[in-house]
Amino acid sequence: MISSFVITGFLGVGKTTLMLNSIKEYFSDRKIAVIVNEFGEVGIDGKILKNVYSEVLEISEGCICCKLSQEFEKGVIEIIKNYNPEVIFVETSGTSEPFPIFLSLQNLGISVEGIICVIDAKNFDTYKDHATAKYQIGGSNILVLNKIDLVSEEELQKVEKEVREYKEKYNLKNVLTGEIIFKTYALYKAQYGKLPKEVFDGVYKIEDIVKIGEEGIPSAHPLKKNDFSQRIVYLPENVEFKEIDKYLANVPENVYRIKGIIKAKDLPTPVVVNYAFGDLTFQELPSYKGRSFLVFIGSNLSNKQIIQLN
Ligand SMILES: Nc1nc2c(ncn2[C@@H]2O[C@H](COP(=O)(O)OP(=O)(O)O)[C@@H](O)[C@H]2O)c(=O)[nH]1
Ligand SMILES: [Mg+2]
Repeated sequence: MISSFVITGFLGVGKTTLMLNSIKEYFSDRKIAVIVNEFGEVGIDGKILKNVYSEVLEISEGCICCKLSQEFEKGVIEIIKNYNPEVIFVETSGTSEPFPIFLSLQNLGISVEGIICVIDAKNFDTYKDHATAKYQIGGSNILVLNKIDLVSEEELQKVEKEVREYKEKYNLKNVLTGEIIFKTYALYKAQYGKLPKEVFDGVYKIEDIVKIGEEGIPSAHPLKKNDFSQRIVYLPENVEFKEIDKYLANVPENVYRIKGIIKAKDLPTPVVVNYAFGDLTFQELPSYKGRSFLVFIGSNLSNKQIIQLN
């Protein structure tokens, strides 16, 4: 039986980092397929992963948790046919919820070994009121408080308490019987998504056969449909890095997330830009041949909040 892990969590919390670190650490000798569902039209994570793994199914037009479940299932079947993986990792977009993906995988006879919800220990406060964040915690059985390097012991205790309360409150229930769907959950604390081996040993395998009609699946999306918006900006070839850096040093508050790959005339190699809630990192990507672009995700984005280049 093919096994799978679903990795969920809000925008920029460290899902891709956790997935890559886990695969490198514990699955280097296994045949892995990775499915990435990036919010919006351009799947940047897919581009980065393509340089590392041979099989990436990138479903970028929309969200696998609602409209695209058929497409998701079709994609999974294709990957199995073409690649025959032993383990499938699915990274949901920051704005989708994991439960329908779990149902789809189960439908296809794939064993779900864990639904991992990555939580940004530093920024939980800034996004915890979004309905999606609640459903992501409620619909997972492994909670990971990530980015613990960015918080004090006190802050960490506070966020752990809040997250556990959220889990109790928003734990996914069968609407027909009122029973909790995932009987137990585990909570880990991590830096860069580094988790102990036990997480991947099958101890958290979800064997519950969930039978709920479509109308019975609770969903965050009807509540908050157009909470997020996204803009994609393609940058000119002759752009200077310092112009981009100037913008990144002063990102407007309603821009949560910026990702992209830039080539600038004063940079030796293309660079992956990764910005989430005030934290910014760069990573060289010499093999990148495409155009320079940045994707902005935020709420109520207006033109003047997006980068303006001369
Ligand atoms: N300081 C710190 N940064 C992290 C940690 N985990 C991830 N990041 C950074 O957070 C940013 C977003 O990570 P990514 O994995 O792309 O998030 P995703 O959008 O949830 O897939 C990147 O710049 C990561 O390097 C962590 O534990 N500590
Ligand atoms: Mg990602």
